[in-house]
Amino acid sequence: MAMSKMAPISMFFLKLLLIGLSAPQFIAGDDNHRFVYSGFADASLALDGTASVMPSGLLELTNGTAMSMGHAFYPAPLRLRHSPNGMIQSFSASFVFGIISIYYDLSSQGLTMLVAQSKDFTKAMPVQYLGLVNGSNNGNTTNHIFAVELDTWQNPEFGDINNNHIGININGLASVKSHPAGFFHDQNGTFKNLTLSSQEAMQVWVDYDREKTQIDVTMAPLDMATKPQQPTVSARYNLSVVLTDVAYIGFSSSTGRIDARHYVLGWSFAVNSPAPAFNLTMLPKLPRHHPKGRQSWVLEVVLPVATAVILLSLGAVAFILVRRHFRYSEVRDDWEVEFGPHRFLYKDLYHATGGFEDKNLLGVGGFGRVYKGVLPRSRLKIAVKRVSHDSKQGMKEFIAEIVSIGRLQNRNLVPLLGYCRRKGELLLVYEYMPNGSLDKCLHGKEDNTVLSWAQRFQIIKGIASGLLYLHEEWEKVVVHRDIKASNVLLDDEMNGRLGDFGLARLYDHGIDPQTTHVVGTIGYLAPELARSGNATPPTDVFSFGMFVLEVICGQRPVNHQNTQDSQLMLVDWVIDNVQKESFCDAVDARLKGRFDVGEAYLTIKIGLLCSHPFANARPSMRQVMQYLDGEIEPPELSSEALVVMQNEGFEPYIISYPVSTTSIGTMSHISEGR
Ligand SMILES: *[C@@H]1O[C@H](CO)[C@@H](O)[C@H](O)[C@H]1NC(C)=O
Ligand SMILES: CC(=O)N[C@H]1CO[C@H](CO)[C@@H](O)[C@@H]1O
Repeated sequence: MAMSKMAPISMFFLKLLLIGLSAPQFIAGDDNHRFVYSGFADASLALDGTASVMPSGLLELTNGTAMSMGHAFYPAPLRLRHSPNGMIQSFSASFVFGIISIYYDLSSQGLTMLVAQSKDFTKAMPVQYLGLVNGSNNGNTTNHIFAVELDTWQNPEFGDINNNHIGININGLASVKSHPAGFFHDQNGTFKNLTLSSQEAMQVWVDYDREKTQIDVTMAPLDMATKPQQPTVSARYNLSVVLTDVAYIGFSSSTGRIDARHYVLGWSFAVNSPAPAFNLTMLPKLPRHHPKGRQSWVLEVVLPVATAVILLSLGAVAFILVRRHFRYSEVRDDWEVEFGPHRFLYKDLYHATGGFEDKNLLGVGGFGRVYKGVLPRSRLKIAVKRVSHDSKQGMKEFIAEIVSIGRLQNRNLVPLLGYCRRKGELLLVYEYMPNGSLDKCLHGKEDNTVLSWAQRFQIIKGIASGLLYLHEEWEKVVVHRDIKASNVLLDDEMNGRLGDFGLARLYDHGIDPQTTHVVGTIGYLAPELARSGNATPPTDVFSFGMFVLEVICGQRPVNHQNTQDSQLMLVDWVIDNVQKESFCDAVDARLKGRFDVGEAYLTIKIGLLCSHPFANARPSMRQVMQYLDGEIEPPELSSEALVVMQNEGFEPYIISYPVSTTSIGTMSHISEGR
């Protein structure tokens, strides 16, 4: 019987307990305005917009639809004022909320818990208006709204302090007071930030004290057992002038462009007493993740951009490396090992010449361009000649030749320092000659740099000595093949140095030269070379003779000063003067008669002897050297010989000279009007 008595009582309490879990639990007191929802499963809230109560009892204010809003109100009106002109009662509310955004670290917009004169918020706007007001009524005193906002977006137009704040609002969105979301520790008073959209449930307490007309808003993580003593944000505001006698309490929430869901897990309210506590174990759970949850807007937005930037950077680096590879790429064959010490890195030459910049261009020669440069490490001044070559054929012999010649130590040869090979290109590295080419000195525009007779004589002797060395004094016979003023360079003491061995071929003593191309420059080419194509020491001697006359007379071997069809041959003109016994007239007029007559006659004789159309009538370079040194008298120029030279004439030969066998450079000299 004790049991039968007990059972109904237990049932009563059980019912009470069950009701208490979801339905508002009314407790006797002032106007019955006191409720606790630990979940909303059986609550009859007034909902609109996107708001709905989920089966778990979770109140979902927004459901992820962009730019939407939802409201949920306690269905019954509150009577907060006892007499028409009385004060609004003190009240306390508490709620547990959670925001699940598609991103962990970015959300929009937020939610409010509000007290208003009506449940009708159809005229309110979503997004930044939080479903609370609209653009035209924001801030109006006729709104009669008190709200606490949890705002995840910074709207400067409303004076928002950041994108994660809690604020006390009257009639609109500009908060009376606001503070970054978080709480003050009870122990040391330090502030701990909370992220509204952290996907964690958090509790908020809203307390209005009518005596002090003070609003305190406090927040804390749900797992913190007690309400912090210090409110997160407080404001002095007399709600008696704001709220109507009869008012409704509820929530509003809105979304912006970001897919975010705003949830309320529990809610309690009381007039003139603290908000009742929740049954924490009964609170519904927040969804663990956003249904379409993505890690982070940082990952989603920044990562692709960063990835693109990284890929672009990698691409750029790869491009630079590839370009570098091609820019500095070289051709290197096994047989070149022995020439290693003479091999230059293209990279070094590239940097030495400033990337073969035009301002470092010294000149355009027969076979390529010549650039001035300074070697990076040694600071040695160099001249780099870029010669284009297409075939690998003969390259080994060619390299062997130039390297061998590079080893020639003669003060009348331009020192060849080494070479470099690239695809379709050979680079020859010479020591830099500060005073440039003799050609420029002789035929340069500026008349202030007229070479003196002594300098000219010294240059002639120097080139003769250099050529003698190539022909006879070295272990192999070297035929230069392209002796001319532009291939004679002047060192810092104005010594003539024979340059451009690009055309030279080596062959052993006594073996007939096997040549396939006629190379050289018109005007300096021996007649038999044009016929046979065989370059020999005598063909060099012929060129040397022309060169000597050029230096003495200051005129080019073939003069184009007149009209095209009356080319003036320098040799003819000199012979004319010799025959008229006025050889002094042949000497460069710019010297104004300041020259050694004996030396002038000697060199004119040598020039003419060397330019003899018959190869076997020319002296050897050793004989030329002996004439110049005064060891031997050169033979007199017989008038018969002079007549033969004139009769053999050069004009027919020049005209019949096959264009196809001349070098490009040679032709360019002609077209340049030399
Ligand atoms: C969100 O709520 C609105 C209004 O009730 C509804 O039309 C829409 O389908 C809902 N969207 C989702 C994703 O539940
Ligand atoms: C005529 C001429 O240019 N002479 C120069 C040759 O080079 C030396 C050294 O660079 C100069 O001092 C001369 O003036």
